[in-house]
Amino acid sequence: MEISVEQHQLVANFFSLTIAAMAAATAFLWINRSQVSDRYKTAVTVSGIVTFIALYHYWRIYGSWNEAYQVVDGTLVATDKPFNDAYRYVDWLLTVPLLLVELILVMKLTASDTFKKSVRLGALAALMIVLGYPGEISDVAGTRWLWWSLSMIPFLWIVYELFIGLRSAQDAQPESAKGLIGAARYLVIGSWAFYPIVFLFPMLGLSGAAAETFVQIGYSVADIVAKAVFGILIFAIAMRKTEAEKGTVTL
Ligand code: RET
Repeated sequence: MEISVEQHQLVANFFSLTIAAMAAATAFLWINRSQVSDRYKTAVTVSGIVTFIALYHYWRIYGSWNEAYQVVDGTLVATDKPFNDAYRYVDWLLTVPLLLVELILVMKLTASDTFKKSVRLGALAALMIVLGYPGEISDVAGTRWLWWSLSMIPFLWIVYELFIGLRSAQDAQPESAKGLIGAARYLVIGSWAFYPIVFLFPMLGLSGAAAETFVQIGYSVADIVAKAVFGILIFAIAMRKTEAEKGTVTL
């Protein structure tokens, strides 16, 4: 795989942008946490923890990307330290179950249903990520397709449960928060669907270097939307509900 200096820098710039976005979202969520009423504080705290975990991992990813290549006589050559894709998968292993908990909290089910759903969807999410990893680190199209298909089974299950669960939760919300919950629902489905598509880039006829560039940029953009933008949306929902409960809705 002959990645060019420009492709390498483009990816590094996206990693840097992602670090800035995660840092800004973490600061925003934690500083503004005190503005929402007590019952929504956990959801806002968890949103900030998700972006904080991602901030750490993108720092590592950025470092690993820069260490994996060096410029020799104007061309980029791989060093003896290969780029470590595992940071991304460990990040997902931690943050995807947390994001699911955030969503389940928003659904406001009974305590026992909340627990059961969190455990079930959390386990399915872990399975989805573990099944995706052997495909991610392989260059063989057949191997990638095999693990992609296996990982799609828990993926479709989770997405279906969220789509249905969030629709019934939306019906039970105060009028002022309904629109935002609906937006959160589509943001989740849309951003999650992006990951298995990005994974397919190398199998759709792109050259090795172009595919790697697209995959890294694709996952970075998806992570900004699924974690930082989504976290801010959760905060906005919590604010609306706090205001609705105080009876001072002005929006
Ligand atoms: C993989 C492997 C190929 C098949 C599928 C995948 C799904 C990944 C998803 C990741 C979601 C990550 C989120 C992170 C934000 O915090 C692992 C790429 C289905 C859905 C939401």
